[in-house]
Amino acid sequence: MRRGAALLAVGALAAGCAAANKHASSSTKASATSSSGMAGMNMGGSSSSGTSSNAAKAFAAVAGIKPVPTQVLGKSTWQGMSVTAQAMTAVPFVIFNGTGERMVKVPQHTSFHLMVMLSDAQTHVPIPYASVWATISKGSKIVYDERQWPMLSRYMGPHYGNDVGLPGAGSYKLSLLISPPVSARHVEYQHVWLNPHRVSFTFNWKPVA
Ligand SMILES: [Cu+2]
Repeated sequence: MRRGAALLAVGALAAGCAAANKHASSSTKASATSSSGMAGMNMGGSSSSGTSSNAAKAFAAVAGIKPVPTQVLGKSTWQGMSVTAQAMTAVPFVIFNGTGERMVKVPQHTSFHLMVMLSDAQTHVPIPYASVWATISKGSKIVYDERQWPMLSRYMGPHYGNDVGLPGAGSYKLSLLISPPVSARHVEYQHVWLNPHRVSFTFNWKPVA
């Protein structure tokens, strides 16, 4: 009888993780300790992304995906818009085109899920309706050059992202081309973000062992 109850509890844990429930922090912790790959993870230093990394961790623990500690690749400000690029565990996502949904699985040799967050630097409210193109180079060689999907997430809100594969450890340059939000705007945003803007960051990448 007690054994049955324990099994039930484990089932509930797994369900909580699969749903990536924000309130399932205790179950997230429990499944993290049961996964051997999590022991060496350093989750420190990624303050603002705690919830998203917890979600990724929960998902990874369930799907057997190797978790990647959330890493800030760069931060910058453009006319009161804060631009933050982050790497987190690559996850499958769905693309809805208005009539149908298409599941995008994590390709082999994927290093991380790139997340570009655009938000108001003062209020931190996310800014949708822009577009972001990411180019990553190593030395003079371009190793990644793709449009980022406009994405929705319970944890991050509207952001721009895609899964990224890098050819190994090293120093990389990430260049983001941000095109202005195309939308109606309240007047406080009347005179900002009217032309494409490029920001570049240098970051170090080390694959998870
Ligand atoms: Cu995303």
